[in-house]
Amino acid sequence: MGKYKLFTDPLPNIPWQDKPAGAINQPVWRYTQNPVIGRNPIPGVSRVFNSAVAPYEGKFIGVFRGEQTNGVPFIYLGHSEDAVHWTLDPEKVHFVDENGKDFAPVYAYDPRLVKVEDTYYIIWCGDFYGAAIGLAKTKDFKTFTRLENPFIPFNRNAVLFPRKIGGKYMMLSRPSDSGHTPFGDIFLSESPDLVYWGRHRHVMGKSPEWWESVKIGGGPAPIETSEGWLLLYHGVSSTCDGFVYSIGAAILDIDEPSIVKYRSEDFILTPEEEYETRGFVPNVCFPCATLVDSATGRMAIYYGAADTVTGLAFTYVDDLIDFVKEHSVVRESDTEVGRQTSQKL
Ligand code: BMA
Repeated sequence: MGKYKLFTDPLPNIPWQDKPAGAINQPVWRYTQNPVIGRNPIPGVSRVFNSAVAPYEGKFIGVFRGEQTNGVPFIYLGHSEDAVHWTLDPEKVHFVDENGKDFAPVYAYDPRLVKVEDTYYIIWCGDFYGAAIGLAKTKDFKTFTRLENPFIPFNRNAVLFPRKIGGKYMMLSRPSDSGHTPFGDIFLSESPDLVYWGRHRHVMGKSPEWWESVKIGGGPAPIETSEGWLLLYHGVSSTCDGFVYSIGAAILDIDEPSIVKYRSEDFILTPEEEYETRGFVPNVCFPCATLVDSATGRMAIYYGAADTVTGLAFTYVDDLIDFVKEHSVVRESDTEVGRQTSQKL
């Protein structure tokens, strides 16, 4: 047991490497064998990145963003014994609607995989008169039932909380435009049934910190701790040569997660390695999943690197929480309780 309590299951078999001596600036360090999924992993798929994994039946399962050889992204299922070496299904995930009829999204990218009670949910960006959030559920990873689109367009980034709060499903999302969005804040919406979404709240916005001064967007499912919901997210900066995607961290109130308790003014990971700084889109670290062991406090972070390959990084939850607290700057716009308007309440 560490300094802070984790309200998650023990997961003794998650990947792990100890912190190297040279990791002086960030609380997160990379797997030395990165990338864990390289280019052209299966026929018909040239790149796999921005993907999500979960423990399943003593092993691991994942939903992967596979960039097909025609350039269109779709979701592929993958299995792993150790959460490092992945076997991807050769076929795309097949969805049905709630009546059992085939449903084929035009495209699907940046999937998240979140277990709530006894059901796994996949959340992705798909097409609904432009980019919008798609949602599906499965219990057995054989039948994938597509549910109603949670939000109207445009919205390209969303993730569910791993449990209901006050009896409601909670979803973070980032309303946007349909393209390479040059703006964006994180909002919270809730639903009694995964069909009707409302009580929308602003959670946090881009900030004056240069690394996240263009836009931000949610990352992996928030992690329940004694300090609040630990949220990893991506923060984007603009340079003369395009956007740079780093990873940030914040802690949200456990009962009212639109309230930001702590937010690190420094990133926790930024593109440095060649597989992050070179690729289809250079300088991108885009986190979509974590695995956490409540017994040791170890965390494995899965992130897309340069829209080309899949990376793995590690930290201790205790160290990450301490880092966020020590570097915390919470601005007025992040703290207004139950913020419903952009006017000061
Ligand atoms: C975002 C999304 C991500 C992508 C990133 C960098 O807007 O499209 O899928 O990783 O841009 O290209």
